[in-house]
Amino acid sequence: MIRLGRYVIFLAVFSIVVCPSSMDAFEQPAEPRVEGKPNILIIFTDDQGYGDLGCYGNKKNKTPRLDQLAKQGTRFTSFYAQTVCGPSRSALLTGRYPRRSGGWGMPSSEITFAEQMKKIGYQTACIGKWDVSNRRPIINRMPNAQGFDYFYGTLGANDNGTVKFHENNKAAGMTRDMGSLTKLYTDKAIEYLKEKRDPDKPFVLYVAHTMMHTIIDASEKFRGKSKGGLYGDVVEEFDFETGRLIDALDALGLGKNTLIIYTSDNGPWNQRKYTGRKKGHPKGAIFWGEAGPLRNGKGSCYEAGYRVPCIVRWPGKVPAGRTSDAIFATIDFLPTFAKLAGFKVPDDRHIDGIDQTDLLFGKRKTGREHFYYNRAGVRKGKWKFLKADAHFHGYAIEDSRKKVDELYDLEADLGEKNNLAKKHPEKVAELKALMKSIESHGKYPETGPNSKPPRKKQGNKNKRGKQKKKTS
Ligand SMILES: [Ca+2]
Repeated sequence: MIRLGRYVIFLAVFSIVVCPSSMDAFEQPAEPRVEGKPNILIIFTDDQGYGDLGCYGNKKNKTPRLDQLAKQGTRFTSFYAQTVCGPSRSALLTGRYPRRSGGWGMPSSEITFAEQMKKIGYQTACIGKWDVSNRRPIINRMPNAQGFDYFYGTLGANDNGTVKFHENNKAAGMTRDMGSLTKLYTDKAIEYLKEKRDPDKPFVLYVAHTMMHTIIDASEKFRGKSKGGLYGDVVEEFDFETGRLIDALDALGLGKNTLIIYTSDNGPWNQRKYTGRKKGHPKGAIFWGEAGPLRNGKGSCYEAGYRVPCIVRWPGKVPAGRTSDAIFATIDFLPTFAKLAGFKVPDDRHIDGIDQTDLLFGKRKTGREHFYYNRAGVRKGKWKFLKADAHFHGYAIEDSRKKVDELYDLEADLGEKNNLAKKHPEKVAELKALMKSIESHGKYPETGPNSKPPRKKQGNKNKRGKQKKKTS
């Protein structure tokens, strides 16, 4: 001890006298090691519907591993992403609604949870689909510039049956084998856990799968096996691969200190009028998901567009076997991670998300007070309002919808069939005011150049039945 003490004194004196700048290095290391911080694993599917999993009521698709995850953790039934890919990702990454965070065109000035976690010593990795740099290799808007130390994946979607990869900022080949992607991304995630990360530092790993986005396919091992057709094969392969990833995490001894969140970026494709015209699917493909009891699907401001399955596991922290109908959303991830990891929520801009730590830990039963549907409406408690000219993306055909204000009681009418707007004008007025208030909190222009999906001029005219060339 005496020897050690002398050594420390010597080092301190040496540092001050000989190289004073090294003191700063001791006191404020660039990446301080964080003790006791949880790891975070986000598993994000693409276009997977509210009713696609066994534990959410599906009778055809077998999803034993996600059903098991739900038993080990909490299953959320009022969980909201966004209604389409790019906006869903900018919201998840920044805690801000797409009107503020920019969607497909997320500007480099947006602050992601990865940026904040990196500052406090987390390792940050993104594997899979990025889709917030307008699908182009714009370096200052790609994952490395937006807080992720490591990236392997694709900048866009796979509508044309091709995926081009990047590893960090460099092009890394391509594939037309859509059935290989779920295993590939899982392999990359496991490789990251086993070989790429520093075991002495906490990590956040964001795995954003390309499946079940059209063009769907499963690998040979799963193709033709599910009662749910090819779509079911894809769901079942995703279930299997997610189980494999969680097993790898647990085998590394990381399970106890890792918050796992599984969810989807938006609701399912489920409009025959739209999907029937899509080209390039493997023969016999059934390519729409199940919305369960919810109305419409991807691109819609009805519940099936925004409300997605969500399962959260953290042994000993998040109650096991619980089902929660509290309102929870991807925009809440950033403030919740801030509380868990100990970073600062950006205070120079409006953050829409709230800290949901108490909800996750079972200390509070309620979640968000309200949730905003982009350019369409708002939910507060059980009441949901949609404005007459509510925005729909091209995949969500509602030919019979009358352009009138809509009000639904989601507790009594989850399927949004009974419009109560005329019966409760005071509630409509209240929610209209709330909607305006939410919309006015952001400075990011809703109609700015970066808020549009790429090549929008080519499509999005579904009301007359025209097909969009690019989806998401
Ligand atoms: Ca999507």
